[in-house]
Formats: sequence, C-alpha cells, structure tokens
Amino acid sequence: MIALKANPGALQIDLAQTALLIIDMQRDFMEPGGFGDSLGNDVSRLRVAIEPCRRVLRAARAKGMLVIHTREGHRPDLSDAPPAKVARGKPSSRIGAPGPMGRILVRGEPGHGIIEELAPLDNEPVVDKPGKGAFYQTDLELMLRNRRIANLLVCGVTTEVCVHTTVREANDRGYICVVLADCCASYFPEFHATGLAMIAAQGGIFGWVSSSDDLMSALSTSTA
Ligand code: C5J
Repeated sequence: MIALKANPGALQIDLAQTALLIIDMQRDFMEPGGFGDSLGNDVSRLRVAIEPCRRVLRAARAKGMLVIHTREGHRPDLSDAPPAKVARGKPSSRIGAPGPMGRILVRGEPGHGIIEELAPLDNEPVVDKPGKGAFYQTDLELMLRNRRIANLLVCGVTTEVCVHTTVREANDRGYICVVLADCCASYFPEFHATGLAMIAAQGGIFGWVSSSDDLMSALSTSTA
C-alpha cells in the first residue's frame, strides 16, 4: 500500500491493483514532422513530460507494477479512421499523408512509435487505439479486469485530449484515476492547467491529480 498526496485529497493505493498507463508518448505527437506538428502545434512543449515519465516508469518497473502503453493511430488502409477525422488539417499533411517520419498517424510507421526514452519492454502491453480514449475500440478494459486492476496512474500527452478522454472513460468504468501532472503535457499550457483542474474539481469528479515527486515519496515509504 502507498499513501499518496493528491488533489482533492490523499489516497491509499494498493500497488498490486494498480497499473501505470502511459498515453501516446509517440513521435507523431512529440517530434517535428508528425501529426501534432501537421496541425500547427509547437511540439517542443510536450518534451517537459519525458523526464518525469521516465522516472515514474523506472519506479513502476522496479515495483513490479503492470505498465501499459498506448498509441493513437490507424491501419495503413485507414479503414478505422473516421473520414471526419482524416479531413482535418492541411490536405498535404493529413492522417495517412507521407511525412518525414513516414505516413502520418499510421501504424507501423516510424512516427507512430513510442519515443526511445520511454520504449516499452517486451512484456509491457501496447494498446493501439483509433480514437482519443484508450477504452474506445480496444481490449484495454479486458486486460485491466483480467489482472484485477482498480487504480490507474496516468501519464502522457496531451493532457486535455487523449489523457482527459481516457480518464473520463476509466472513471465511468469505476477505475480510480490518478493523473501525474508533471508527467503530462499539452501544446497549450492553459489547457494543461485547466484540464488538470477539471479532473480534481468537485471532490474529484473525474479522479485525482498528483505528481511524480509525490509518487516517488509515497513509493519510498510503501508498506506491504
Ligand atoms: C491528440 C492525443 N492530441 N494523444 N492526441 O490528437 O492527445
């Protein structure tokens, strides 16, 4: 068990029932020439989350926790990409168009991969999702149920899009979600701040917000 400082209140968490969920730390969102860049974003703004995520990932692995990574992206034939999603952005750099990291937001292309700093280990599930939420049209819920997971520590990008959508989906399914603020990032700092505030508001309407530092200190004093 750990006692974790969080907003709106401290939590007791059983690590045996907890997974670390790392959302979409992909080159397509984090590096120039990918999907995020094609939509006109300053992708360098997301890099601030890499080091805190790496620390948390290392700690979760050391504790033997379940670690799950997600990737947003589509089949090469785009049969799972809603036309309304593909139609957004400049035609030359839409989903499926060729870019410096291969076809934009397409599975199997270099840009679709998770950044080297947070590369999954062979035994860590990677959930490929066609949407923003990690539960939508994936087997994530089945994996969590099979491993009796009740709590999710959530990291990744972007705070107000895929992290938020996933936390909302998880909250509706009964999971306790703790979003680690410094392990998430947005192209829009104000959306990051507001997105986190929205999670913890109203007594934790979607979940809790904590930080990598608070998790580290909780882990250092964990009890059986
Ligand atoms: C976006 C994501 N921003 N992973 N995806 O389109 O947040």
